[in-house]
Amino acid sequence: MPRKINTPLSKSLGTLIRWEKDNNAILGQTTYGKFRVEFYTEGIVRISTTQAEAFEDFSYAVIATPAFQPTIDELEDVLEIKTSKVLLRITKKAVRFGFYTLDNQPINEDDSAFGTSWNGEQVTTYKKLQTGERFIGLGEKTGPLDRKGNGYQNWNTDSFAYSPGSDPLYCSIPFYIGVHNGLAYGIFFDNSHKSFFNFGASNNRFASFSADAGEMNYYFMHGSTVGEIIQQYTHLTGRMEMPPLWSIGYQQCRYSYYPDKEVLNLARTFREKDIPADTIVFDIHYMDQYKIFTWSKRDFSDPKELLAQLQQMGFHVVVMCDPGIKVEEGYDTYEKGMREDVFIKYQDGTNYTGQVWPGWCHFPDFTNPKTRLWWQKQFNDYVSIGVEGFWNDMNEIATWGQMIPENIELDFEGNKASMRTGRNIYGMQMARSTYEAAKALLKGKRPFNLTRSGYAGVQRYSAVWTGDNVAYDEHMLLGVRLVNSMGLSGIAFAGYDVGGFVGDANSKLFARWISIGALSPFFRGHSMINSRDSEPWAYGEEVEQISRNYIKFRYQLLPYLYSLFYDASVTGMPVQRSLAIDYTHDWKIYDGQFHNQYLLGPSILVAPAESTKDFVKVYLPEGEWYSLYNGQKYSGHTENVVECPVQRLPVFVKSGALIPMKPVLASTKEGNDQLILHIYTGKQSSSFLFYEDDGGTFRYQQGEYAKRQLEYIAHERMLILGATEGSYISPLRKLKVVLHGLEGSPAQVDVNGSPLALINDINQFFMGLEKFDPFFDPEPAPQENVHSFETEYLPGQITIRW
Ligand code: NBV
Repeated sequence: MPRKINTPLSKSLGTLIRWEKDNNAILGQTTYGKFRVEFYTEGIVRISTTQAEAFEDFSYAVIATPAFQPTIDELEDVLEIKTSKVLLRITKKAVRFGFYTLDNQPINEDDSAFGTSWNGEQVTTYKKLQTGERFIGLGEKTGPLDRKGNGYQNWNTDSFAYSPGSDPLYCSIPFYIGVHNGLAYGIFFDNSHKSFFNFGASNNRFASFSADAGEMNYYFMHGSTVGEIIQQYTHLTGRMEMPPLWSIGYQQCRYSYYPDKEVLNLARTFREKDIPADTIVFDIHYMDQYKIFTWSKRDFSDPKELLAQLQQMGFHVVVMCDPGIKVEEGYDTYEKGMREDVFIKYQDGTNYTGQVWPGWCHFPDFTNPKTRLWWQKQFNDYVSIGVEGFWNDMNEIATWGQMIPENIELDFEGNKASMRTGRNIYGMQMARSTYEAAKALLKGKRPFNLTRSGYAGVQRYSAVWTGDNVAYDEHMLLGVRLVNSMGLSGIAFAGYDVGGFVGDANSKLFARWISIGALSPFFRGHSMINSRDSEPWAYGEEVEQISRNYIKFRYQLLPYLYSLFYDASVTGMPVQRSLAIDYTHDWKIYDGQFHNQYLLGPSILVAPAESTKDFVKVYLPEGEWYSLYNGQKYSGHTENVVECPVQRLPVFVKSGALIPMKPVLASTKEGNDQLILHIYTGKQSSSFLFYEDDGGTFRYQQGEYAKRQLEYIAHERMLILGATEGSYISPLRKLKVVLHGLEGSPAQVDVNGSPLALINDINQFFMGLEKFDPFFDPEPAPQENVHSFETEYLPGQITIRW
């Protein structure tokens, strides 16, 4: 019987008809389509499959090119390609792709029946579920760390007040990491259409990824660690540039601070209350009727003067940037935009009009180089008065009705594409336009750029925050997981609204949130219009004290943090690290009880706990750990019930940790010449790359930095500060070394051959956190095994023995 309906059934690639080698690529023709295999490195393989005449060769995400010549072995039923990292097998009878270790263990294999299939325009690749397989990553996605059993959709969405189960949110990063049998691999599905990931949801057979249209175009990568896979993924999609140092200090925001007097008052209060901060963020009320590039005459009559005063107090300014340009004769930006024809359009050539804050608006086509240049010109007015930071909001695109028509067309660098292809990348292209504009205009100074919406590769242009979160405990922990997940997916500079955007936090919740935020990459307090005041001092004296304490702690940690950002810019390694990065095959870390835990850098383990809890169970993975608060030692592979009163966020330091710090400052602007290097002695040797530069220009890209390897050699009781590399002259002159966990109280150390007295220094227990708060019970007495000494900071090698 012939079928009487027109909907197609799923159909897979079919069998191999012929294949050839074309430069570095392997091209194959099958019964129902064709494929192309390319090696970007020995560990990164791109597989493209299509039913169209030609392969698509356009990506906003990928900046790498294929760079490895594979050799192919043709056997009777299979093509085999072996590199030093991976073995790829392509079966001929039904064309399926399988990746194996060199000793033939399966890493990732197509489902033997489905492989890559088309269901109408929708294209899907089905991968066999491996025993015990877990799935992590996928960027800004709610849900557990281990995504097994769950399904997700990528379709950038303005998700006001989302819940811990909402999907999709604002950002699409179609990249995940699979873990099983001691192995790990990554898959990046570079297709910007609406896409779906199924990690064994509603089935026990496969994990799959599919898109509503376009090509099956994915990159498989394999490395021995998750860190290596993140490095491979960011080799493909790029890494962040160094952020300006001030942007990793504390940023204060609300929707919105106005008028100018209130802003000045806010800035002054930080200084008067001795709470460090670097940035004041201006939300939409600075504008005249929400029109971007204008200032409200009533509330901000002299923005230049205001910014000068803020600058004098050591503050930087970030301004809100919305993509909606009000349709209004006489509004300069609108008129110029019309003249230069920069807006997104329907097929008949009329500009799309949608409603958002300012009323009916047109929206710039950021996928058009001409529009990006026009956008740049608009930013002159901000930059000329001293704005150095930009905040890209509503770029999903959010409009009233939340249903951007899908027949709108985008330029796509001259390739033309509809919103079906373009929606998921619009936000990233806005962030890119803003970053490029700011960079061009700031003439050598680093801009700070923040975006809500994004796609894979957005890390090259912007930090990302998790949008409109809500003020309750579960949401606070969700934010931590979102940042952990973004870190696994290439976005090292991420954060959440501390205190919760929607709704009112209570004192305990705010205190807990700001302590966790102080140990996250992007640290900003923010809250919604008509919500209660939410500055560090708005919740009473106790919370003010806790906030000051943790913000000061962050400022002391800046040398460590800044070095982590450098690492992110070079390797893609996130600042906030899910435990899945370093302890991938320890199944405990995926347990829902522990999956919010993370490491700040390699050595500081943070165990976020609800504000309502007095005790929390913490899992300490392999190694030895010290409590930050009393130096108590814990062995690894243990579950520990620890106290978590609101003034003490559970934090542990890994044995072997090397943590460069500095004395506390009011803002990053204040200079200082002392490095305080904490070392947590123990059985484990370790190393840490300590990095400095001028904190604000791009000269580091020409070698103007000072970096040195710090090395702890456990069995020799020795610490080496390697010779400094680079042409930046460090302002450091004094070195204080703090040795934690020293047994037997030695009286002296040997510094470059000369003896120096070692003092017992229990003041250093808390690494600069306030030790005894008048409001709280005293801590359990620290063990007396912290010692320190001071010496000269020299750029050449310093060898210390004890
Ligand atoms: O510009 C106002 C807000 C902003 O404060 C928030 O952080 C963004 O996520 N913006 C959304 C627009 C409207 C929110 C209701």
